[in-house]
Amino acid sequence: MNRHISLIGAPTDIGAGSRGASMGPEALRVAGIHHVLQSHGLEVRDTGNLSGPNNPWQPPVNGYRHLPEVTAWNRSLHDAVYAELQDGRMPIVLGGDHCLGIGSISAVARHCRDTGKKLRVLWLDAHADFNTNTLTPSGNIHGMPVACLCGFGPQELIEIGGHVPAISPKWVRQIGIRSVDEGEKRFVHEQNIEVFDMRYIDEMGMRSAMELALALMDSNTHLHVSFDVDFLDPDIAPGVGTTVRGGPTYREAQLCMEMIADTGRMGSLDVFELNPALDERNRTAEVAVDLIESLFGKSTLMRK
Ligand code: 5AB
Ligand code: MN
Ligand code: MN
Ligand code: MN
Repeated sequence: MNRHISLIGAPTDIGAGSRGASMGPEALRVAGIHHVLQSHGLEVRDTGNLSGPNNPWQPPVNGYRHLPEVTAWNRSLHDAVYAELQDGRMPIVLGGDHCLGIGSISAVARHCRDTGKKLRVLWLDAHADFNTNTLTPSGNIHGMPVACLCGFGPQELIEIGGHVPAISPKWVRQIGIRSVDEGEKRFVHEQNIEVFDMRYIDEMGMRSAMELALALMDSNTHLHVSFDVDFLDPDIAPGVGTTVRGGPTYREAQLCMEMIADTGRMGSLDVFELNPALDERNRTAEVAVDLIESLFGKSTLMRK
């Protein structure tokens, strides 16, 4: 695994349905993300925060809220993530709402095209984020990033990484899903996205879900992890805009992260949707940092 980490703050809630995810990067810093990673022998550079348009808090136009502003933020994030990858470093994006997955993952996909790597995207979320402007019940673009990356979305968003579509639905594995809108559900099936929903995790366990989600990767695979903090059960992670009960417990989430760490293939990471305005004494940020630590190989005992 790449031991050179670059933290990139993207302080915006431009694609979300509630305000506050813009404070996510600072909350993760306050929870000690830099120090925790360093304590595992990683070399960490905090590149600071990107800047972009303020949130004008307007209603949707054409089924999209804040499309010009979402585009500006994602262009700037794309450039920052791509630059770190080109520099041989592992970007960790501190969001920010999940619309930023478009900029982050389109940059990773571009890097994989440059270097001839295969891409696997692991989407940890309560939601499938596969809406379009006709399917969306809200117009909030944080519910659309996977669709946009697969080429279903407005021109200005789908072309950010220079290649349309940025990724194939075949490269995506979704874990923890438990809230999908009606039309979105049909579209997820139609596009054959591989989903390990909470029903699957209840019946088969997190271990089986992760074994399958991480199967068929080789030394030429770049694994991108997009961690929407609402993946976690609201009992342990109340500080998000769209809580959905019945998510992974602390232990299930730890196992998920540890199994990702065991592959040694993670090349980039997003931490999105943390909303400090809805948190309790930064407890959700602390859980997120704790889980990120496991992604980088913290485990209870030495393992062979
Ligand atoms: B998140 C909903 N499907 O489209 C919509 O938190 C929620 O990035 C989207 O996963 C949640 O508005 C987006 C109802
Ligand atoms: Mn979500
Ligand atoms: Mn999401
Ligand atoms: Mn959310």
